[in-house]
Amino acid sequence: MTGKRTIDFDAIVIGAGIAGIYMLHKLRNELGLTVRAFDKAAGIGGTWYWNRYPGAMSDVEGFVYRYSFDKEMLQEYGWNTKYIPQKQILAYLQAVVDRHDLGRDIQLDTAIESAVHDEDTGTWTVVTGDGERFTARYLVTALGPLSSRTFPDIKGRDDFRGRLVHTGAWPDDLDITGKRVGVIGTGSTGTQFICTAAKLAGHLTVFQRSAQYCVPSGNGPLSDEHLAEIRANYDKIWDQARHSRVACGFEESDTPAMSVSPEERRRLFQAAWDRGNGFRFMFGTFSDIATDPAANEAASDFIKSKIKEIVKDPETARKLMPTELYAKRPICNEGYYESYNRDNVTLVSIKENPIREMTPTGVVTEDGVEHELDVLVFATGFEAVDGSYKVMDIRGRDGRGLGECWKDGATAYLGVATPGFPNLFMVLGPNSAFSNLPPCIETQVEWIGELIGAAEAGGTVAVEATKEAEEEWTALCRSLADYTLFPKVASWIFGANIPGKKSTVMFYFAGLGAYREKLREVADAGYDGFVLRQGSSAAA
Ligand code: FAD
Ligand code: NA7
Repeated sequence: MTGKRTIDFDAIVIGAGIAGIYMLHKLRNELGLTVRAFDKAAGIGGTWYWNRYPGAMSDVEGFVYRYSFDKEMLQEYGWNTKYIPQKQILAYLQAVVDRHDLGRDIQLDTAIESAVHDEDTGTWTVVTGDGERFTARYLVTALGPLSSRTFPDIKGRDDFRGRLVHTGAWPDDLDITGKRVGVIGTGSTGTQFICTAAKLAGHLTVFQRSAQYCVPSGNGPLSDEHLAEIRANYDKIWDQARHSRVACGFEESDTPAMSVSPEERRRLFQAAWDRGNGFRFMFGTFSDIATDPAANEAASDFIKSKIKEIVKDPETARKLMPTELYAKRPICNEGYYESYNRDNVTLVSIKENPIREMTPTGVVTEDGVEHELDVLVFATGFEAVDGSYKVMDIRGRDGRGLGECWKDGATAYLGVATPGFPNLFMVLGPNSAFSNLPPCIETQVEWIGELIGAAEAGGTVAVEATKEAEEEWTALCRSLADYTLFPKVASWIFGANIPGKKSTVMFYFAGLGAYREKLREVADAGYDGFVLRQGSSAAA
């Protein structure tokens, strides 16, 4: 890539998680571009670098929570449990990086603070926290949809003399064995943590805001025979996942819940409960749990009956009983409700008995009780999708800031590009498919790679989404979301976990299969909805 002006790289990638790693491979190893990826973390892996809390693991089964692009690696790299714990996912991602020799182009410990586009030269300039500047013709942001941590604002927080940690930045030197541990948050993360911490902590106090619907994960050893069967069928498995809705490696049901008898419904719920997995329970049993209130009620009643059956203390069972629709990202874990039968676990409903303040020694609730703690864990989640964009200064044409463009809610055409920001591509940007994420990431990386490849080959110097295309996509995503029950419950999926944040549609709910079809159509129509500017920019 020669140019009239010196630029540092053809492309810069920000983020070295599953998305950034594959983007670097695609652009450098397959398209032959010069690329550097940056991550503020001290290691690669993104989510799986940061989230090292006890019990951390993927809640999508391991055979589809990985890349599909390296077929040899699928056959050679083994694992031995149905779900993969954090340490092993991180080791797997490191193995991918090593195998494809990507490490030499990943600059770690480097936060990118700003990215500014210069229309005259057709380049992006990024500036690091240390003031280093780098330029490139393409900028790919792979900042992570769940990487900007949120912390509750509790009076006296800074006075606490014990350890205060967020699950998304778990320190390696923290061992909770035998300690008095408190946890705020009972989402996917909090419930995973609780299942493990209950067995380790001297005492575990759970501060629960909303009661959750949980189903068993069904985790267990993966036999050599099962692994061999998965490997023998990988082409079929990926083909099915890519054409499905949630891409979790099972066939989604097309049977409405109310079309079968109550006995048959219970039989199917029980079978899914015994088999395990949250997505399978919500999408594999019946076709309409996420869309039809009656179907949703049937599923929630089933889970509530399990809570009643499992939890021995009726008062604890009452507090654990969800009162909302079953319409958040489905949670699964290993023995969540059972954890509350242990003598060393206490449940505090902070809806009924809010946290008043923190003291040097613990947490005081409104009833005046001080819960003495050595460690308080925030499993309070993330500002999803645009959270990591907000802390950067990203400026496109005419110096316009992305924050300003997104002040009423983050938007992107197809989840990958937004008008006014030429040659900026996002992986898992706003309104990407709501699915198991690695197959969605691969879809986007491959599509962005194809687009950049076509631009390189065809003398296109700037690729930019049109406002109309983005508006149409956003409206479609809104109407798809409104067809489901998900917007009726407050969760991170619509930004409801951030006080004061306007409810925004942030995912495409028609599934990965439909999403891929749309991407194919757009590409086949010569990148419909994008303006491709031909010519020579100063840098190209
Ligand atoms: P990330 O892995 O989040 O990587 C983004 C990287 O960008 C981070 O390393 C971050 O440090 C870096 N970064 C951000 N901003 C900057 C900046 N300004 N400068 C430099 N670097 C920056 N998804 C599923 O589909 N299934 C699951 O089972 C599942 N389990 C999960 C469990 C947990 C505990 C969490 C938190 C998330 C889980 N997810 C799951 C979602 C998960 O985030 C995705 O599956 C996937 O790992 C996202 O990869 P990514 O590369 O897009 O983002
Ligand atoms: P989630 O799903 O957003 O869960 C966060 C939890 O923390 C949830 O139970 C919240 O209660 C609770 N929370 C958040 N803020 C507060 C405050 N201020 N006070 C008390 N409780 C609070 O995040 P996760 O990390 O569990 O999961 C996010 C995704 O990452 C997940 O889907 C996986 O893909 C991994 P609430 O339920 O909102 O009442």
